[in-house]
Amino acid sequence: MKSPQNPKTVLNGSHITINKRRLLRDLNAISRIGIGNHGSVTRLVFSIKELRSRQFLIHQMRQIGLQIHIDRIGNIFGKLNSANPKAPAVLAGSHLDTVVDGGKFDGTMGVIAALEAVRTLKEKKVSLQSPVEVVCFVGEESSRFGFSTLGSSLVAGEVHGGDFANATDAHGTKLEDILAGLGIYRSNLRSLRRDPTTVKGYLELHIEQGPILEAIKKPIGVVTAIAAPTRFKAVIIGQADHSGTTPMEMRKDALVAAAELIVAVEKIVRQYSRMDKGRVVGTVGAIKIEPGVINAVPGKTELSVDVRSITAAAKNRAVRLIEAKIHEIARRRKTQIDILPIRKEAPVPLDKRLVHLIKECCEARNISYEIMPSGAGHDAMQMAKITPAGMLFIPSRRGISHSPAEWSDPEDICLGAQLLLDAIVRVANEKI
Ligand code: HGY
Ligand code: MN
Ligand code: MN
Repeated sequence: MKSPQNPKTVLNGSHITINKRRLLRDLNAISRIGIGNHGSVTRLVFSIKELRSRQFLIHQMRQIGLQIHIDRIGNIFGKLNSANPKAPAVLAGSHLDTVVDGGKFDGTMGVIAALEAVRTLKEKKVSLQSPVEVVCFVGEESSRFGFSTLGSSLVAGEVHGGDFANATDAHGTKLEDILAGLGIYRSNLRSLRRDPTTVKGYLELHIEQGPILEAIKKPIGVVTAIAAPTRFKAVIIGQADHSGTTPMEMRKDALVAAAELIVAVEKIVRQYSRMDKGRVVGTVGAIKIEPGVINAVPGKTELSVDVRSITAAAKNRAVRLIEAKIHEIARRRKTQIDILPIRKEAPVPLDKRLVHLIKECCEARNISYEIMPSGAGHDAMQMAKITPAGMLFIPSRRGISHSPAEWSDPEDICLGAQLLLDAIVRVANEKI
């Protein structure tokens, strides 16, 4: 293998330039998988479309000549060896699954940018001290089963026994049954954990999915911490009844109780939504209604609740108040309300050395950046539990994401990918 060019320039990678056209070509190509109305993309985890997007990535990795490893749940690792193939690897990537009617960039952009970075390193025969792996994690989105960062949680060893107990999709398919089909059971969850000594660091490029970078006109965000969710289902059992003959005072209407709870979640969370109060956000994003017909009083509803914050204390306070409200509504409306926990996670600080390193990569190119937290969850929050993890953001137009209107400008995408490459080279060649 050729000795590295001038170590200084190789160290910060500033002269190793990605192929922008190829990057955008691949992003366009993969974005057609799962395309729907109004340019939306739907690739729910373990769906045919999502599997096809993973096939696309594997094909690209083969073309580049990466050493491909696919673990039991389907996480994909494409390795570019270095002068020391046994050295701990620098991982870079994100996810390819999407929400329903989502955008083209959430997750996907980070995987394709990592692919382009590694392809560039291979093409230019850049000799690095550590191997580099492009990684695609399965099931980052909670959209199908309510459980997020599935693949990266398994790699980080962050999934235990009954964690999937309440993880079912809209059709009643249980996540545990799908995993059993892949040979993954409660008894062998730890077998998917990656030995942390084989990883030197993890880098993820992602769209901001918020309005800050666009508002302050900065092309790059350097992420310091990731907000974490507490998610649960509230199952409200009332009494299904005839909508014509049942007097109002005799009803146990599960949907009216749900409506009260939905408004209460917003009201409680707003008490903690200011930055100085913890920037808590709360959403009831899905509801199931039974029997769900016009002439029957709803007897049962199921709400999916998602509460997040950068500060655990504020989030936990808000969740406690929501739970107290749930019990108060149940008592007053003589309905039964069961809380089915899905996940309770603590906010995750990212590695200060990587925050500093990514900042320096921006400064080396005179790029203005913003140091900021992430309100959205990411695979980096799991990888941070086993290795130094760093993230960089590019702007989202009007801050929109999880929508067909999700958009990031090609020049921002290319700049983000270039900085990801610069950071990969530095993490690979420096003592972290
Ligand atoms: O839901 C989220 O925070 C992310 O988009 N997966
Ligand atoms: Mn998302
Ligand atoms: Mn994402």
